[in-house]
Amino acid sequence: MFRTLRRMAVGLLLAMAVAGPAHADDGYRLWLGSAGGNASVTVEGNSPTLILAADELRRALPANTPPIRLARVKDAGLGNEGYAVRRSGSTLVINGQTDVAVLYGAFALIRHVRSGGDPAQASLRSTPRVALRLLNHWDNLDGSVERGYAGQSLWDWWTLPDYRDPRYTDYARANASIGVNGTVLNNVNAKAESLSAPYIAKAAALADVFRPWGIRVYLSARFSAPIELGGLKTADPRDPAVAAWWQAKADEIYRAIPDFGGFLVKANSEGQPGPRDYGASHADGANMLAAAVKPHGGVILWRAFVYADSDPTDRAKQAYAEFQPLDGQFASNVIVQVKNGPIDFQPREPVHPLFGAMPRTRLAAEFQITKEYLGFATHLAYLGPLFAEALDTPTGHVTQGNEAGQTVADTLTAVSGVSNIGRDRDWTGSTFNQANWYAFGRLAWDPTLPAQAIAREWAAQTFGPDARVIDTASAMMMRSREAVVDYTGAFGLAHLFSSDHHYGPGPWIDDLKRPEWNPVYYHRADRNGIGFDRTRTGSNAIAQYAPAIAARLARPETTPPELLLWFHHLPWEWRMADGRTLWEALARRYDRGVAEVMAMRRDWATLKGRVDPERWAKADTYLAIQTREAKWWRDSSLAYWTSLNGLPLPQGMAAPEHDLAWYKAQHFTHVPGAP
Ligand code: GCV
Repeated sequence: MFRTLRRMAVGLLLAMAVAGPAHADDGYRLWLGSAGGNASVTVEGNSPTLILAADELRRALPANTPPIRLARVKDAGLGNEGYAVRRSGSTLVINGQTDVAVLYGAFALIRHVRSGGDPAQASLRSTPRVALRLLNHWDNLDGSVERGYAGQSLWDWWTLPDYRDPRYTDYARANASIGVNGTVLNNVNAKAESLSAPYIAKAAALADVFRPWGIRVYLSARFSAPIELGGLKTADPRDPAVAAWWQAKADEIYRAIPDFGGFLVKANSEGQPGPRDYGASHADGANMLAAAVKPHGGVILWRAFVYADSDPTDRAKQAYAEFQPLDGQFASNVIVQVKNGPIDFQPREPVHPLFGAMPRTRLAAEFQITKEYLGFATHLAYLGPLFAEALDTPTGHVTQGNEAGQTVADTLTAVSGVSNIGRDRDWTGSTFNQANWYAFGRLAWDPTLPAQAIAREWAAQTFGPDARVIDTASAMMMRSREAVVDYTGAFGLAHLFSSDHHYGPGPWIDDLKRPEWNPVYYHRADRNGIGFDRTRTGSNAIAQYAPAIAARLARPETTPPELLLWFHHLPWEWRMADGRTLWEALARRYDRGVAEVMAMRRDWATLKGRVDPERWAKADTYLAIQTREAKWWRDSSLAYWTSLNGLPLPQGMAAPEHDLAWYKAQHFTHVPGAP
């Protein structure tokens, strides 16, 4: 009897071990796991940051970890934020030149161990390749989040500065664990009010919470604030009264937030005010603000995302045309923030031609972590490959020290990621979206990290050590972004999304106010062909790239196939390298995209019981939504293209479920994230 009971108990334990965690997990802990360690840690020093670092290690690592010692040291090679973790006798030593560097070292050791590394063998040394690694929140003062799909804003402006929600600390901790060192709190479509005294006090409260974690606060500034807040008649950057107003405003902010990072500005873009309203240049505007924060060590992040309805030239050319001639005119504490591609965070874009083309200007790359164009919160699209692809792209410019060829990452002083964080319990609307926040931080720290390695370490920390889960989840992640490209429009098609909320397909839309807001502007498809001619015979946008790159893009045969229709308008019968017509290749990509999503869902099903039930079920349901929506994209797009080209679907392909009129009749209200 006793033996039977024991056998049953052992059997149960074994079943539990194989089945993985049976308890529900709401995703709140992100990749940071649960407490339960009891490592022995000593600290040389007692700063709040060092104490946090020690607490993290104690909490995360088991008692049998070799004793750990944290200490600041002089080691110029580490810079201000780099760390070294090494074995010294029986002790593991974590060093850095500053407290926050030691904190980064502590998180690196935890990551190493929780991704399967042996703590006793840990030998880690790393310095960040990019100085400023920032989240940009598009959070409004009313709690809504522009392009946010994870609930309301994390910042409860109403109860700040008095109430400091513990979530603010958890947010800072998560960011510190991946090396993010700054956060812009409010939307670039900014309200002047966010610079008023009450809101400065609220931002200061957040800055106090974030400071020990090495995170500085920045604010988006509305260029016309001197008029709206200051009662001035103008915001002309050349007017001394305007400059004095900004100087006084900067002084006021720095009194409340001594380590304030600076301002992020969206000027003369999509209706926002800016220096061009007064005939002044972007450099005039940025430099005036730069002078105001310079005495305090602040920076101005000035966005290059500009395009005008009054400008009939190709939208993809406008930012370069406006900014490149200003190279050398920006103050040293101005950083021009450039979106990764020349249009707007599409599932795939070529890199922006400004990277490498402004050698005398500091640059930031802006990525969108929130998935405005990649399926909101519900589609699984791991963005590590998208970020890495852009950061790794050669600019074609050769610079001193970069004779082998400069990549986009080499041109950067800062990397910004438009946050996907909200008040949802799991922070980002889904477990897999957490990986995009994670990958952003890891790649901002080191743009050379492979996206797959990041996916694996994220999966290990998020789901635990089960190799099947890590292998399967990371493999799903690695093919997910390409699946989205395939079912929304492959080969460089872009901006085919429905009206301003960008939910679902709308390649037929042609009646929006500004020409470049309409999908038909981008695909230019008709009976004969499809694609945007950006060569010499068209808009000649290719001339904005370095000559070696431009030469390759000049001919469809030498253009990367994944960007073919971004740069070329081609007949539907164009022969691809494999001999198929462009039409057949494009049509089959829609099928491939849908098939990939179905495969991801099947793969996820194999992990049932190995991932906790709560997160497993939510991801499974989201994959079902994605399957339905991928089919919708496929069917509606094929119905539309065939209505233009009159061609039959390639052999064996299923006809769309509905006719084009049905797809065109789909309208949605109350779509999340729409401004
Ligand atoms: C914050 C796109 C988005 C807008 C966003 C804008 C920008 O146009 O749809 O919501 O506005 O980019 O980056 O400024």
